[in-house]
Amino acid sequence: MGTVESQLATASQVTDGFHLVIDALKLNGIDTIFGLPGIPITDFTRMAQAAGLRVISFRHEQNAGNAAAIAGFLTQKPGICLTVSAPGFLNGLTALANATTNCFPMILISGSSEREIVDLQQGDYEEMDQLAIAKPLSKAAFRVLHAEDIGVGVARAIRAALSGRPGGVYLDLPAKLFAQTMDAEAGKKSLIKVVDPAPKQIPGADAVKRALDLLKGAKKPLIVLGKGAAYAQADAEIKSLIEKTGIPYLPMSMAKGLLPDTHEQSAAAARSYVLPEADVVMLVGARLNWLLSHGKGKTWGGKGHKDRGGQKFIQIDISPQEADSNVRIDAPVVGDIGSCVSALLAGIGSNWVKPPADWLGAIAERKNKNVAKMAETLAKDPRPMNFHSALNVVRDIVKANPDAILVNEGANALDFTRSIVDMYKPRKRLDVGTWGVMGIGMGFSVAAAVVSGLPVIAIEGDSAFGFSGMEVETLCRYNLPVCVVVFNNNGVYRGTDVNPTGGPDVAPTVFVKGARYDKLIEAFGGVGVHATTPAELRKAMEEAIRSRKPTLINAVIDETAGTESGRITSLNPTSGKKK
Ligand code: ADP
Ligand code: TZD
Repeated sequence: MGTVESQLATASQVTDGFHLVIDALKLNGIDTIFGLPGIPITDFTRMAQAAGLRVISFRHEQNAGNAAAIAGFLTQKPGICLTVSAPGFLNGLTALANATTNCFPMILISGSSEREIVDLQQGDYEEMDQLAIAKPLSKAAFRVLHAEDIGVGVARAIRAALSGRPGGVYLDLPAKLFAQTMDAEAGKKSLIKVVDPAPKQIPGADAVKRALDLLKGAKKPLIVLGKGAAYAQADAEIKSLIEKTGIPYLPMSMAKGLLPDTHEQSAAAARSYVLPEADVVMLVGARLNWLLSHGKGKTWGGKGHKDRGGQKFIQIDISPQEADSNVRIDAPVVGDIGSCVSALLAGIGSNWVKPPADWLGAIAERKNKNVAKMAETLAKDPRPMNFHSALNVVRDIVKANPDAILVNEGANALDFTRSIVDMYKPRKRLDVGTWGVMGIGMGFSVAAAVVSGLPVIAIEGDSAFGFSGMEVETLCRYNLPVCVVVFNNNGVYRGTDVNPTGGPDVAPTVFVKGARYDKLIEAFGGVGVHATTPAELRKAMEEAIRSRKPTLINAVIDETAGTESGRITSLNPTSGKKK
């Protein structure tokens, strides 16, 4: 076996852990990895790129993890995040936990140190029992020790991420695994192409009938669409259900655009009227968590904060455990949204009686009043620019570019954008989700641009932007069509707090005044724009969309304009102690 030819022949008959993982991912239609190289996965990233996978490298693992999570949400394929051991793993873990919380399918693949040394706690390089730590924060967690088990490990991770309620999965790959070799043919045979990774779950006929009976008897019905409905990609069925029944609907934040926000049945502009007034509410892929005031309290017409308003609830969800989590669900419909909505549509038939005209009329009246009030506010042109006058521009830009994906984080920057900027198509609005987490901005933007090829607009509070701001280099490196707009009001919520002691430190919520975030992206060859008026903002955003160049606009916002915690001020604890 001395010749080059015979060495090649032998090499081609042998495969290794590196290649088996890559082959297993490719076999299952995974085409992109979001990650950050280092021991023990540097060579893996090189080999993955050489094998034709798109490998998107980040500056911090949390952003790679957020990218993977939202790629999962957008594509219904698990987004892959790849990290190094202990600290890299921990950096990625926040995103994994956030993905699980939001029901986004992703797989965090992390290299890890030598099991023998980790388990005896002998102090290996980046030693950590990662599997144990990931378990409570993920939907499932697996470790592969032998090359011949890689196929099973990857298959289990994919099934766990996608089936039932989607979530974050951890896959632990110790350094030694990558180097293990085995016969190439046997290796190939050991891989599994997962068949039907997200099986349909058909709802029971009795559950569907129960729901329809309740809906038929309603005088003031309401449908709430959540991000589960957006994820499900049952857009045509959902539109059909809304339009055939004529029932008014409320989109949760990431369900905006499932039907255009300008749809006449949207009750979004009359939210505080419809929630307490409705008599039957049908939740479609939305949980009755804090974002819906747990289905009780004043928001729902209850007298005290724990009192129910008397609505009856129908809940369509893939998780059989979700019903009754906060209040009684009178008609749970368990199954995937596509199947559930189709079953409801079949039961509805062609002679469904639309909701009473007085209910629809009352909603329309509130809605028109609120829309007119908002139009008045948006038409103002104050100096300095405030959230409203800046968002009036963003609203126009999104209307003119309905395919663009809008990423949004911050407090006021989030709440005002959600209520002012209409969305026109499904899965175009990506935001802080169930946790209200800051830091998703650049990770989501990178992934949205990479998986869709469409322009991305990121509306960022100046504090929110700081959590992932270094990834503007990533935007430039991959030349992504992302327009970041930093709403710069000099601090967290606003920039006006003062240090009560009169000491030299500024208040905890205040940043450097007049910061020039636009200069950051210029360091990497992107386009930076400093905008102090709506006209300047408009020009810069139009140019960014037209040119598709990575752009950061520093939009100067009145530092007095924000409110503490945006719209969730009431969640701040206030001490019972008398001052
Ligand atoms: P929102 O924050 O928009 O109100 P949530 O994240 O609270 O939405 O709720 C999403 C719900 O959608 C979860 O309970 C989840 O189980 C459910 N879900 C996710 N995907 C599907 C699907 N394909 N079919 C049915 N339900 C789904
Ligand atoms: N850390 C993390 C990971 N998530 C959080 N949600 C917070 C801290 C607390 N927080 C909010 O809930 S909003 C926010 C923080 C720090 C930033 C608000 O300031 P901003 O937006 O500049 O981003 P506005 O428009 O000035 O309100």
